[in-house]
Amino acid sequence: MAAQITSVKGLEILDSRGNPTVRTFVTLSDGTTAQASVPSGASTGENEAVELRDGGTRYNGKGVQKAVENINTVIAEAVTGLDVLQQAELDRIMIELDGTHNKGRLGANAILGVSMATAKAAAKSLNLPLYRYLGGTGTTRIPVPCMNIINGGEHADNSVDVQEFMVAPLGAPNFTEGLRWATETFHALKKILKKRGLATSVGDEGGFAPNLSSNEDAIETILEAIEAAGYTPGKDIALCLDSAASSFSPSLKDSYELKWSDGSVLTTDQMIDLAVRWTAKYPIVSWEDPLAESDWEGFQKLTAKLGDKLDIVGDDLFVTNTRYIERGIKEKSANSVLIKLNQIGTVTESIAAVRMCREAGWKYFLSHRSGETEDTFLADFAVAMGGGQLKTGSSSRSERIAKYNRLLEIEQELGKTAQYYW
Ligand code: 2PG
Ligand code: MG
Repeated sequence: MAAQITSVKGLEILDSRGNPTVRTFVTLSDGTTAQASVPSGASTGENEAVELRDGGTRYNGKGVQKAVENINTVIAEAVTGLDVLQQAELDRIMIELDGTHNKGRLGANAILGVSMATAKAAAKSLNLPLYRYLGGTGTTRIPVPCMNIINGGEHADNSVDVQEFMVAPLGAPNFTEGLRWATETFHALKKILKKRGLATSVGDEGGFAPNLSSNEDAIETILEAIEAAGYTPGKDIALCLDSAASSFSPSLKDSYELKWSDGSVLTTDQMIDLAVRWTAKYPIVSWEDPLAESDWEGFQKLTAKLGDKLDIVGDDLFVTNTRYIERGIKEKSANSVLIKLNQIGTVTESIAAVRMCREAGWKYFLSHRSGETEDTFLADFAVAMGGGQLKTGSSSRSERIAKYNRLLEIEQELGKTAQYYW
């Protein structure tokens, strides 16, 4: 008989930005214990599940004592005694207990913590690695690490609007080599920035945050770094962008203010023209949130123009929610979905989002948050989902590296069966 949940406890800990977040501990009847920690975003979509924060003066209002209290009381009461293998049932119970459409009562941070820790406990109790427990025996694909080496927008204090410039080592033979190629590019970039007298301090996701003259300067400097590291742009290492365009669109749809660079204001059509120009000029294979989250029409137009050339990834647009993904599939608003566990708030719903993408022939791109912890759940989850793309920051900051290191372990464990392709 499968083990049962005997206790669930929460703890307020700190994330990589020094803001409080939730750690959850689950204990089973067979003595197994597991813990999981919840990440937190900065450029959040309006429709994301709600992070419950205490308000008041403690930690500038960002405390999570109420979420922890919810875990220790109502959630613990409702899930104690459940069969640990019944993940979908556990998540359903918590969703019902919360009763809101966005997990605003108990907090998605409380619910996700319990959901993740339970999955980990189940895997441990069965003596399986987490990726195997969640993905089954067919899970052998390790994602391409899309490494965010220049940070801008909300994630850095510099003159760049695009939030993330990522290198994707898609020409590498495997993950281990891909990680090395991307990391060598990161080091080459540091040298180039230093030589130019630019800052080499890092942003929230461990990428550099230099005051470059423009967004295109960031792309060109990265291409220079790829070559300096001995790789061919486009063939060995391509580019992924995350504009996080909601963060510079006051209306969240039809106007874009490049406030971090030259201050110009662009319409949706001008933004689309810019995307067409850049993708013709640079080896961009994936572009996340090129437009703002309410610009459904714009997304549709852009996908019609560029969807056969590159991955158009919806993050704020879909918020890992099958309700919005379904609309996107119907309207052809994109062709890939960013998957973030805490945007939706349970493991089961995140898996449902991945399934919906797969059934539609869409891609899905697994993602960390800008506020992270040392938890490596995401690495196992990415492999379990068989996703081909993962972003978990740059080659610095241990909360990012922890996930890459876990993927190195998984690739070693999978040995010859491991697959790696874009
Ligand atoms: C994003 C994410 C992660 P945040 O926009 O894709 O890189 O940022 O966690 O701040 O929403
Ligand atoms: Mg994003």
